[in-house]
Amino acid sequence: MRKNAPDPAASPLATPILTAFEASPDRGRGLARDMRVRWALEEVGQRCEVRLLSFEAMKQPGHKALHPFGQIPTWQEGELALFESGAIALRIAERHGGLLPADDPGRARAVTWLFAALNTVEPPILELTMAMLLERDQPWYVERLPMLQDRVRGRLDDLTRRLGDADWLDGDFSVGDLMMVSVLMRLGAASPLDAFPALAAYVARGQARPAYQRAFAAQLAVFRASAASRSES
Ligand SMILES: N[C@@H](CCC(=O)N[C@@H](CS)C(=O)NCC(=O)O)C(=O)O
Repeated sequence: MRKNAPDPAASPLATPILTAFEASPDRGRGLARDMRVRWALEEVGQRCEVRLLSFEAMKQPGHKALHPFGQIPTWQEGELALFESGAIALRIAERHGGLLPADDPGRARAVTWLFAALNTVEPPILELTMAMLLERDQPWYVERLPMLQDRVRGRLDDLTRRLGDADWLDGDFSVGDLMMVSVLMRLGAASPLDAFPALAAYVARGQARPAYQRAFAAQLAVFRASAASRSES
């Protein structure tokens, strides 16, 4: 088979299956990583079936066969099973028009931004937000916090400089922007983007996209339904 030939296992007729939290701990704020996949799908006008999982179900062997680390999201397309939100978003972007430029260098740069979001910007943001969420009671928390905040600030400074006064990171909106906006959103209330107005505007531009709005509404509906069913029982 040619290296880039479509995978015959991934039948275009099979409706892909995405897994998501049955009751997202973010209470429907769109921070769970299925949101990135939902957004990518909305951008390219594709649908999927969403399977909701409890934390317990995520750790069972059945789900771990799909996701070795027992997490969401996973993605099934016929016989093909993927995990990692970046890999899934890239798969969607590669198979459908709208999230990658037509020219090869442009595509490579968009993929670079996808990796930059996940490998360079998300880790310090995660470290900071996790510390603020889970480590407040630790004796070293107050000492460690400024270091974590500095690391995030450094990334945001550099990203601000690179974005300049452009709308998106490299030409038109791409899967790289989708992922960067998704990652920046994770700062949330823990460390608002007030000191970075250009990035706040960038995130707002992403969130104003109709595809984002539809994806956000869909994941919020899941959370609301699960909250309602819990309050009934
Ligand atoms: N690098 C992975 C991270 C996946 C991840 O952390 N998923 C979270 C939800 S956003 C999860 O399943 N958390 C539950 C757990 O780890 O037990 C990706 O981007 O897909």
